[in-house]
Amino acid sequence: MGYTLAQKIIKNHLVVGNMTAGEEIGLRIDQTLTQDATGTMAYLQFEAMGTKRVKTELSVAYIDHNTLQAGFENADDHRYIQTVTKKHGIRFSRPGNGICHQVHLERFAVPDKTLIGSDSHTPTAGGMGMLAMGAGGLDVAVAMGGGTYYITMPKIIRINLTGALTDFVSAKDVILEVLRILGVKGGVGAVIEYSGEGVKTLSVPQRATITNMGAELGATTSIFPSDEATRAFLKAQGRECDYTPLSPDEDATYDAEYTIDLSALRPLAACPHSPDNIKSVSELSGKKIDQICIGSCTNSSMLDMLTVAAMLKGKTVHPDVSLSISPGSKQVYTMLAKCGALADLIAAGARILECACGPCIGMGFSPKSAGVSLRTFNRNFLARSGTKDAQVYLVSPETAAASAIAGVFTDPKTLGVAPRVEIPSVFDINDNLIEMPATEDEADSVTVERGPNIKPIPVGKAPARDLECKLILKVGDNITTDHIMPAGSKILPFRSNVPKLSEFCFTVCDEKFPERAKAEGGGLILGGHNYGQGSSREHAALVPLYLGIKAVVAKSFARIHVANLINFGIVPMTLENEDDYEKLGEGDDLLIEGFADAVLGKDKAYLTDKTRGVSVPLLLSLTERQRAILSAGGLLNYTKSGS
Ligand code: MIC
Ligand code: SF4
Repeated sequence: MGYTLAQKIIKNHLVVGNMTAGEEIGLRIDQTLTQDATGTMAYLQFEAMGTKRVKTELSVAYIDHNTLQAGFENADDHRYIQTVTKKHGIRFSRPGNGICHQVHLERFAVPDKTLIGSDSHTPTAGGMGMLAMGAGGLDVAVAMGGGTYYITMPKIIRINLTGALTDFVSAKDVILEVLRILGVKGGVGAVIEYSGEGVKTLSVPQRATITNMGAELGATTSIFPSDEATRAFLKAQGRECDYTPLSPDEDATYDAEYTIDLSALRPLAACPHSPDNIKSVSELSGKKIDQICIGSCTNSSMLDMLTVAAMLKGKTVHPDVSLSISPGSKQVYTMLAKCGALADLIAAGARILECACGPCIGMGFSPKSAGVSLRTFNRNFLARSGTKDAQVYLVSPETAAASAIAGVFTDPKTLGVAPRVEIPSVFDINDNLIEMPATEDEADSVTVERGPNIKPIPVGKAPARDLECKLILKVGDNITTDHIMPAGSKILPFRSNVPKLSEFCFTVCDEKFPERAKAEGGGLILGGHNYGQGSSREHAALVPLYLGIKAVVAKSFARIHVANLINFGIVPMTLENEDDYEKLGEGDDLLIEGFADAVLGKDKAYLTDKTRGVSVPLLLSLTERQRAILSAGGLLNYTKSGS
């Protein structure tokens, strides 16, 4: 039987397990990346493991998230990351060099290799035929030390692309269509592989837009073949030597298949507050807009920027609209300046931001109260923009540019013929903002600088024999890590200060949660389906751990978050009968008898709600390795105990 793209890469990197979907496998990791908002924790954990030098082929640390330096915290964290990476053999991408995923695609991604990153949009490099996955910082730290990365062997979903995109329809509309079909949990446990004649019509940056936002499907990752378009992009980046062809075997089999005719696609928008709440732009046409943001790791490539510049050239942004543009990288920014497109954007009234995540993670540019904001980003979760009652829509750069001029939702197709924009055949190459690490001989003389904002990481404890606690919080389906541990310019500076961060935990859902959790000494959280979807931030496990959360019971979990919970010793369990969710109430007194024994070796435990006098069965779907980690109180304890 033949292999699919992902199966081929997995086969070549398999160190533990069998390639049977649903079973745990361990992979050798070739490359890692971190960003600053998750990087401080990842490097603190790397240091705690005592490894002197990274063992990967390439590890890069990017500074792109926490770039609004309203106090000393972010700048201190940047310096910590700069010095710790220098000491341990990791390249450092300085602030100003761009968004991790965009820069990695341009300068480092290699087909047929594995990459994990402490950011959920690491699958962007899947546009280059790489098996690229988001992971918690601790898992990235382990991989940097040469350790195995564990995932569940995924199912494979094939998306067959036919035809070619028409004027003003873009790669963003492709992934919005996939989200319309599959939904935010439709990719859980799966890799999404793109194939078919339509693939050839898409350049690497277009493919990367699609694999980037595949994170919103809950997928393990998304991947395109490596073909002549890949070679052309690598050549244009001066890296043709990194090219390897990669295609699925003819007789490969898939768990599910869908076909999308690119020629029939129309501009789409994800409506508030979920990336799978899809409508066509024409349905929304005429709706008033207050703000537009163009950029983020989804849509900040040279191709995207040139398209927007061509559409705005000689026009003025509507007076009621504030337009921000953040180019994805220094390479893009420089080239825009050199070719004059930047001048067209500035002249049209765009507010040009630095090449960083910026408004995507609420680092400035929050919309006005109840404002309507169109963004070319990948997430529109409640309050993520920094304005709780804002209405955020996710659209393509083409829809954003057309609407910026009109001041209302505008289907760009109504504009007629699109300007001809080509991806450059040669990119401007200058890696002067990538600092090389110290050599092994020099490493000892590098001093790691730690600012006062860096506080110790909480460490988990072995589970109690019987768990007796309160149901401290009951939440619904699709709870994101932005609900659990919100981000934004006011909170992000405390990413290395868990005690301070804890003041904001779950406040999007319940203002009083941190206070209550502290008063009760923690407890158990009850969630619905897809609990923990979204980002890879392990703070969504670390902070609940700090607040005394011992277990989370849900109908189902998102992949990266459940791995983070286990890494920090919080026990994830699912309801055997989903209807039992209704039988349990917030504030109730709970008991799980034989909790530690269940974690160690049982598939089932019983949760007694003492307040209501009911008992419900819970499932513990854990591997031996996960049970050992949880029984040790988390991965750090487990590793230290020499396992
Ligand atoms: C995001 O897009 O949500 C982030 C911010 O990039 C996160 C990482 C983080 O929370 O630091 C992600 O996607 O993993
Ligand atoms: Fe940055 Fe936004 Fe991409 Fe996350 S999704 S890496 S915040 S640009």
